[in-house]
Amino acid sequence: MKRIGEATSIAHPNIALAKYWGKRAQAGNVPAVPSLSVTLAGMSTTTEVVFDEHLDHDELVLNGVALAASARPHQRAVELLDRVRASARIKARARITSTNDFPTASGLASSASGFAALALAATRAAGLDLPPTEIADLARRSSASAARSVFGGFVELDGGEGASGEARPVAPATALDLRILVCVTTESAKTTSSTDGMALTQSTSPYWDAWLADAPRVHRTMRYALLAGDFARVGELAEHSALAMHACAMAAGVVYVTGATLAALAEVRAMRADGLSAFGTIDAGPHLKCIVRAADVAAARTRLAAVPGVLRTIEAAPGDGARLVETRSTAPRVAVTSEEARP
Ligand code: 2P0
Repeated sequence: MKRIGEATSIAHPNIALAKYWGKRAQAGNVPAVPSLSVTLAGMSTTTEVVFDEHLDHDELVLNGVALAASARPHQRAVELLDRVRASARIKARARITSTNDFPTASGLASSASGFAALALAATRAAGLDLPPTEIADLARRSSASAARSVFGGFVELDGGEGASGEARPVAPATALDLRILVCVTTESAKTTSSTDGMALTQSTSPYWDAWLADAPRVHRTMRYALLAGDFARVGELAEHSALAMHACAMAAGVVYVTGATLAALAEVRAMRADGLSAFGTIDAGPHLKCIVRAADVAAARTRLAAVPGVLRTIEAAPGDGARLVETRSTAPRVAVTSEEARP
């Protein structure tokens, strides 16, 4: 075996407070609207990448299972590796071993932490030493939300006409004393992928133009509220963003919510009527995520656990960005400029 470089990284999932939904027409997987997320602590993807000259094809072991080359996650990983090989000017194939310590159907996107961890580990294993913005650019091309998981705390991802698709940190994890309670409503994986749901929304929703007009305003207003430490305003805008995204998608026949999702949202609104600062958000799946202050977690958790259809709740706090845990490379370190790094 001739290993030319290896690296291991850890990344965490993130939840968008101001949602991304839809892509610009041009190449590069640039979102149609800007988004703002919080990277979570606790749940992690750990990914090891080994470039080995004796391999004749790329291998991916995901959660202990070796995937077939025809499997979509395998193809997406190879596409990322091809970009890294082009930048590093190497030809060796790689073995990727990636493990999530949270279940796939937990309502937290494993593609975000997965591609952030893969972009970081693959570049280092290939001998590249790229700044986080370039790691995020590489991750975004595979899965747009993954660009946000490269950074910790509160992170924005550029989107819309003329946007570069750049991800950047906006505020540290300590900026708001916020917790996310994920209300898990099913143990099954979703039926419509985000990519497919977005494409259908974009091509057929009668509310697409309204979403394009509203989302940048919500993102901008939320950014101000976050920097001002205004928890309630961030929460209100987050709930609005999720409902606007889902209204637009639903009008295209893309329905991710179930009765349990709406029952949990109704409970969040009932909490608010009772004076608790609680807000709901929903991603491309049926799990309601409740945004609360750290001090209100116990009260909110008790109420949400009692909602029919909520199987369990998972608590998450703001956390760190992607980081290396181990790296060894015999490939020559390639200093790469920003332009060269773009495949
Ligand atoms: C978000 N979501 O901003 C939005 C809200 C889900 C709902 O980003 O096609 O897996 O790989 O770029 O990043 C999920 O979409 O989609 C997502 P692709 P991704 O978090």
